[in-house]
Amino acid sequence: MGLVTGKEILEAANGGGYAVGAFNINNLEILQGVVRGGTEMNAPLIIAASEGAIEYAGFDYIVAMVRTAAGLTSIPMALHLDHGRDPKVITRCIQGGFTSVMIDASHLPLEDNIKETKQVVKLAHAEGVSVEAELGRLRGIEDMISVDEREATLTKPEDAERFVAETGVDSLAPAIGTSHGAFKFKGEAKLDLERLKEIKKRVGIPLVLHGASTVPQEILKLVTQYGGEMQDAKGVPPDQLKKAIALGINKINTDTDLRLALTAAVRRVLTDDRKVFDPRKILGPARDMIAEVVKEKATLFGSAHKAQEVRS
Ligand code: TD4
Ligand code: CA
Ligand code: ZN
Repeated sequence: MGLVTGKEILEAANGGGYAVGAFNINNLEILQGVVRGGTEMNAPLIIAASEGAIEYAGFDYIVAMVRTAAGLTSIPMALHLDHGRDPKVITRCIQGGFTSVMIDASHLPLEDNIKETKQVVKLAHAEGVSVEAELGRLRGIEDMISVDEREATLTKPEDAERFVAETGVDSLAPAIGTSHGAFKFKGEAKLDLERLKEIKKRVGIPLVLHGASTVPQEILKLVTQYGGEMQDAKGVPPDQLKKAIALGINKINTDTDLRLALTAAVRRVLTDDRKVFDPRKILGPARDMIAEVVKEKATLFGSAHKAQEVRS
C-alpha cells in the first residue's frame, strides 16, 4: 500500500483504544519477519530504524527495503527514525523518505528540549512527516532510591502538558518506569500507571511506550538452553502493557524481544546442526521466530485486524 505517516497510524490507534507495535529493524531478515507477522495479523506496523541501524545497514538500504516491503503488503506501514539525536540524520530522514521521526532531546533541560523539538516539528511538518518527542528519563522504578529521584526522572504531567502545547508534536514518549534492554527490573516489574493516566488526561495525543519488551520466558529459555548467558533478564509483564494501553499508550516500542528471538533461533540451529553453513538455513529460522513474536504482539496490543481503520 505504500508508506503512510506515523500520525495516520497513531491517530487511528488513539481513536480505537489500541496500540501499534514499533519494531526495530537492522537488516533484511528482521524486516521481512516483522512485515510477515504484521501482514498475517492484518495489523498496522511502524518500522523503526535507530541512528545505529542507519549506520549499520546504510540509509539508502533502509529506505529502499522498507519502501519495497510497504509496496508488497496490504497493511499500512510507517518508516520511523527511533531516538533521533543528530540533526543531520534527522534532516536526512525528513527529506529522504521516512514518514515519521523521533527527536530525543530528553537529556536536555525542559526549555532546551522544547526548543529543539519545536525546530524538528517545523521542518518535519513542512514535509508531511510526523514527529515523536521524549520527556523524562528511561529508568527502572526499582533503580530509584528516593522519591525525589523518582520525580526528577519520570515525566511530570504538568511538564507534558506544556511540552505538547508548545512544541506541537504528534506523539509523546513519557517516562513511566520502563528502560531499554533485557534487564529492566531488579525487583517488582511495574509501571507508574497513575502518572500515565494523568499525562494522557492532560495531553490527549497518542502516547508512546519505550522499553516495552516483555522478554518472553520461552525465548529466554531457548537462549540459555543453547549457551546464552542472560539469566537475570526481565521485561515488562504483558498485563502491565495491557493496562498501559487501556490508559492511552498507542505505540509500543519493541526491539529487545526481536533480538532475543533472533539469538535463540540462531543459537539453536548452529548447535543442533554443527555442519550447517548456509546463511539461509541460519537466518531463515530467525526470521520465522521474529514473525511469530510480532504476531503475538499484535494480539496483545490490540492492533490485529485494524489495518483497514487507518485512512478510512
Ligand atoms: O526505542 N527502542 C528501541 C531502541 C533501539 C536501540 O537501537 P541501537 O542499539 O541501534 O541504538 C525501545 O524503546 C525498545 O525497547 P526494548 O524494551 O525492546 O529494549
Ligand atoms: Ca532519551
Ligand atoms: Zn526507545
